[in-house]
Amino acid sequence: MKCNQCGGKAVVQMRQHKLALCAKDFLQWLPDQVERFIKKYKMFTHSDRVLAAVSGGKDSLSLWDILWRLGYSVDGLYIGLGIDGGIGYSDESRRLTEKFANERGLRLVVVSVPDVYGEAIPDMAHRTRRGKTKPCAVCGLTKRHIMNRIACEGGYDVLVTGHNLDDEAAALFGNTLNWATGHLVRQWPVLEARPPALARKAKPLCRIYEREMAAYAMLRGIEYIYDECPYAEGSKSIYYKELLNRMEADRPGAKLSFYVSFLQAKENGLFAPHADPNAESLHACTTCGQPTSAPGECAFCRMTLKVK
Ligand code: Q46
Ligand code: ZN
Repeated sequence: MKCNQCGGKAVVQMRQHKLALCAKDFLQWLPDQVERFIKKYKMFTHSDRVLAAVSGGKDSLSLWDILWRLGYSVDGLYIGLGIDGGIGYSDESRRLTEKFANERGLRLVVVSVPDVYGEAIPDMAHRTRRGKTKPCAVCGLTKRHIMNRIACEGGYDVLVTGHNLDDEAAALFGNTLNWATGHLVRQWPVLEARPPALARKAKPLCRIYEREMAAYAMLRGIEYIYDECPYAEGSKSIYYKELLNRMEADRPGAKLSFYVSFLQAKENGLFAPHADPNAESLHACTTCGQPTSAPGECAFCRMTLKVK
């Protein structure tokens, strides 16, 4: 198999793009693609200050690496969840994230949930009704709260996450199965900031296959935490990803076409303007000042108060 660009030995074959590339050309091609989508969806510019949420996994660390290589001004945010799962999950992911930042001289903000809020995520979930079976609802709420707080307090122009095409296609699949219109209306590569203090968010990898991200991390020699969070096992999103992978195996490009056609349908007015939740205004939480849909305290403050 030959590289379609230089004729050398190809190491990555992407049937979905009818493209095979050698390591050198792939490591140039992927950031070029990411840059193309950042511009296409008007995510941010080179004069913006970017905050990348990094978990220690391949997608977020590779995203940080790509944005850094592309010359963006980008700091990292690592949230320590206090999850062990018998594999020292949080400790190891923090170690690898700090190592990554130190090697490149990049600024990393670390927020440890047990240190700041007095309890690890599984304990917090255990003590509130929200985490009867899995701590994911508590975890998601906590991560969103901290990401938004750090992005706003730090004066960042945009918060970016490492969601890749497989993540976005799986979310779209789940939302479509349930006709979750609220989620479908919001699903987009970039979400504008909203008053009071809801940070702008973007997903620069939304059109990049997970497999391409794994190849990038490997070829760049990025050391990342290979294990998923122990609580991810058996999740619906993993099930949807498996289903989509079966379709992809029979029809290369199926995942990409599912997601991109959705984006195009939205651009063509699939949703009526009145379905846009941006129309409804947000309130400032009376305790922490962060945005909340109903007046009073936000869900995060209510949850942490319950814990206290
Ligand atoms: S929500 Fe659930 Fe994830 Fe939190 S507890 Fe782990 S699996 S990390 S994206
Ligand atoms: Zn609050």
